[in-house]
Order: sequence, then structure tokens, then C-alpha cells
Amino acid sequence: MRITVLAGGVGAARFLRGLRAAAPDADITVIGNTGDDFAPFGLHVSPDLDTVMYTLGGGISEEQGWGRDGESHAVLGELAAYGAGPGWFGLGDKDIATHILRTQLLAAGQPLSAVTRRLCERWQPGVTLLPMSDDPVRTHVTVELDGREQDLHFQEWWVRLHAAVPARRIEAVGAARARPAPGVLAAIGDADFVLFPPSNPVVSIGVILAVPGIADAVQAKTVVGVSPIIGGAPVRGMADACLTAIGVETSAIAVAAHYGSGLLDGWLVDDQDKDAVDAPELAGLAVRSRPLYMTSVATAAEIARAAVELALEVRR
Ligand code: FO1
Repeated sequence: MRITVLAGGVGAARFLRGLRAAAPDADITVIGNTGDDFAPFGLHVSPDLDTVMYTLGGGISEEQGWGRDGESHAVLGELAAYGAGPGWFGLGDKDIATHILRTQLLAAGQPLSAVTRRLCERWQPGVTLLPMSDDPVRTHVTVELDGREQDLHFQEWWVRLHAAVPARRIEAVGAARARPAPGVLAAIGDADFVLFPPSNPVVSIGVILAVPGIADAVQAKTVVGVSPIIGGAPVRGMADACLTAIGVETSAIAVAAHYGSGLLDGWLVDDQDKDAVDAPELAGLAVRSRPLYMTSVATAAEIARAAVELALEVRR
């Protein structure tokens, strides 16, 4: 069975760990968001790709959900001693090795997809990890700060400001000119079905779908999504701040309606949101409710199994 998953960061990575356990014989391709990519100190950081790679490769910091386990921050401390920033973006010493190698290979002319393949040779994530594009796409957030409108890189809004300053606009800069990375459209076309894990619908899945060609390719497939919103709140992260920015209510129903029944075929919601099962806004969608908190690999595997079963049930 071939499954293609559009992935953001932590929620997607934990779901994928469950999917790998639930469908050990499946051929899983992950299309990772690169709109979060960031270049502190001139290093190319790909947070969502690294979170998937480290989580599935066994090197993730479990409590953070990003960055490496057993980290130290000597390099960041030394940079701070020079007054060099940004100090707010927590780069660990081991994590920096990934960014040095990625930056070196990119500077040598390798596309991000080839660099990602090379990094995965070490981590063996057990899935094919593709960046959504080899072209630069950067999520920018427009905020009102110090009495004037400012355009911030997503990471500054997300990490330094904790998304606490309302976003007036969120834009995937460069998406319109970006091309799907090699293998991305084939991975969607050849899949038995596509899954949307509980990732941020705006800055993760939304940004991947903004790369021309990807939304159309996904639209043609059977798609099952897992709600990232439970009981009116994001399970983690600040997807509510992103949804508000685009005028979408923070609810399991509103997110499914935002994706639309043209894109989604099935939608898993938590038992707290079982009213979504018969919601008129979701007519045409197969909505099922079940516990959605991924408190362990085992519970993530149960959720992933339910998503696979729903996809097989609704498959055109
Ligand atoms: N998230 C934070 O909340 N604080 C950090 O200092 C931070 C550093 C960081 C470094 C490398 C990396 O790959 C991810 C990092 N993240 C941090 C997470 C990152 O902002 C998010 O994972 C994604 O960009 C959104 O999913």
C-alpha cells in the first residue's frame, strides 16, 4: 500500500511514528513543509523536515518535539557572548551539525531534495522524505508592532513573539513561483490515498498546497485528514492564531470546511467534537469521531490505523 502524507512539524511527526507502526508494510512518502525554513547565522534550518527526520530516526527531543535529544547550547552561548543573535531561536550544538552540512551541500549546488536524502541516509526514517519544493518558499507574517505594520519571518512571530501579536496577513512568499520538488507529484499520483496529519492547516498543510500543482494533484486523490483542533483548541502549537488570521474559526468543523469537501473525503475528529459527524457544513465528507490525543506511539498508531481504514472505506 502506498501512502503519501503532507507534513508540518511536531503533530505530523508523531502521527507518522504511529502510521509506521500501524502500517509497517506500507510505502510511505512524506511531503514536508519548507515555508518555516530559516537562516540564523547563515545556516539553513528546515524545522519541519528535521522534526520528521529526527522523530522517525530516533534523535528527537521528545519533550520539545523539535531539535535533538540530549542537547547542549555551547555554540549559541558563545555567539551570545559576541552579542550575535538571534538568541531567541534555540539552536542546539548537535542540531547545528545538521544545519552546517545542509548549508554546505546547498552551497555546493545540491537541491534541498538531494540534501534531505543525504541527511536521511544517517537517520533512516523509514519513509521517503521530500521537501515540498527545492525552490525557496518562506512564510511571512504581517503584524502591527510598535505602532507600525511589520513583515516578520514566520519563526520570529512563532518563536520570539509566541504568535501573541495578531497576524494581519500570513503569506507563503515565493510559493507562486515554486515548483514541486522531484518526486512530489508522482508520490501523490501513485498513492493509494493521501493523509493530512494533525498539522497546522494554515502554515503547514496550507503552505504545501500553495505550491502550484500540488493542490490539484491532491484533489484528484482520496484524502483523509486528522483534526489538529480538539474541543475548540489546537492540541499543541498556536494554530488558532493562524486560523484567526485567515478568518477561520478554531474548530474541527471549521478546519474541515476550510479544506473543503472538494479536497477532503474523510475527517477524523475527537469524541469532544462528535457533533461534526452530522454537521451540515461537512455534508459529503465522511466524518468519524474517536479519541485523537496522541499520548504514546501506541495511541498514535490507533489514530493512524483509523485514518487508513477510513481512507480505504471512502476510496473512490
Ligand atoms: N520552537 C520554539 O518554540 N523555540 C525555539 O527556540 C525553536 C528552535 C528551533 C530550532 C530548530 C528547529 O528545527 C526548530 C525549532 N523550533 C523552535 C520549532 C519551530 O519553530 C517549529 O517546529 C516549526 O517551525 C513550526 O512547526
